[in-house]
Amino acid sequence: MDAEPRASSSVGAPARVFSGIMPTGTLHLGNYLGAIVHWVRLQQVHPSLFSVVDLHAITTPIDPSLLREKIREVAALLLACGIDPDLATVFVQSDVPAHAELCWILNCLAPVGRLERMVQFKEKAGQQRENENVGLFDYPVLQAADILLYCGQPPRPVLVPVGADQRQHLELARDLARRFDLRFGPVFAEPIAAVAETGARIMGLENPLKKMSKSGSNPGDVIALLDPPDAVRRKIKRAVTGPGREVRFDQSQPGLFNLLTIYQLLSGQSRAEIESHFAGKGYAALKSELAELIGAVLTPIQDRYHDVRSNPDYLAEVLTDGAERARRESSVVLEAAKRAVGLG
Ligand code: AQP
Repeated sequence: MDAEPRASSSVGAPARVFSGIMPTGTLHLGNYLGAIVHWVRLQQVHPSLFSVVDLHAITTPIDPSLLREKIREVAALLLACGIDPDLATVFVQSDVPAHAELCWILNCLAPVGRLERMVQFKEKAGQQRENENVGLFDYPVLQAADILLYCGQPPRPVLVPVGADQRQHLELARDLARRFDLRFGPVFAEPIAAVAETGARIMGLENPLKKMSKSGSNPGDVIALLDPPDAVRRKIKRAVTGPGREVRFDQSQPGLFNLLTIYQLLSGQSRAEIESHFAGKGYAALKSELAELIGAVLTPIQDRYHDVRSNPDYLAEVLTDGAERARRESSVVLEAAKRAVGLG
């Protein structure tokens, strides 16, 4: 994998690595390549926490029994992808009340105008902004709380490996940390976004101008981590490439570029090696080899996923233990924040 996530500023060792993932659907190749593969690597190097952010998931309508199932599915998939509970803390956000509590404190510093400019809110709310729920509007402040809770005391920056779509939210988290510290003294440190140079925005297969997304309306745009090999083959076959025949990393052909980016990340080969491998072969060969490559990566993940799901006690134990650790680590920072503002 040549796509190390790059921190937006350089500092010493981070306090911790933190990142979250919403249980709003089945995880896909974008979540995997943009975020999870980096988490798997970073957990070896830094103390890390990865959260299934279910409080974020209820900002859009979701059936309660489906949400309950998706929380377990996402947690099991994280383990199947290589998140190791002996190295990292894996927990469900709503098991740690400090997230909602710190969110409220930060709400009292967050400018409404700033939240109104958040691209993800504008996209998700669409034309119905006046009728949208406050939770969706407030989503980035909860995300700031998720991150800042793990800066430790005395505070040190939290490293946050995310896809490119989260950059703007990370800027808000940095801003809220600054505002808080200026007003109340040094409780937080500005977190650092780590966004990979390649793969931070995997695009839809049939609509390569939109990012691959769990909640998108077209299943043909998305390779789910639980897709069987024949579904992967079918979706890759139908993927948009564009005119021409030459297999080249050409930004003016976003569909082809996206397929080649996925190939590059999964194969670990350089762009030059890939172009020379496919010289004179055409798009059909690329699609066929890419589908096989994706299948080869997904099959062991799916096998491990089914193992984890067949042992619900194990999964429950991992999440209970993770929640205890997260409660312990976050309480230090929450107490410092409450003391600083004059609460408690
Ligand atoms: N297409 C993508 N390419 C690269 N990275 C991506 N991520 C999401 N989509 C892509 C990254 O995956 C992590 C977890 O994302 P999330 O579940 O918290 O929510 P999201 O960013 O809103 O992802 P989705 O799939 O589009 O979910 P829905 O449809 O529910 O909103 C994040 O680090 C994200 O950047």
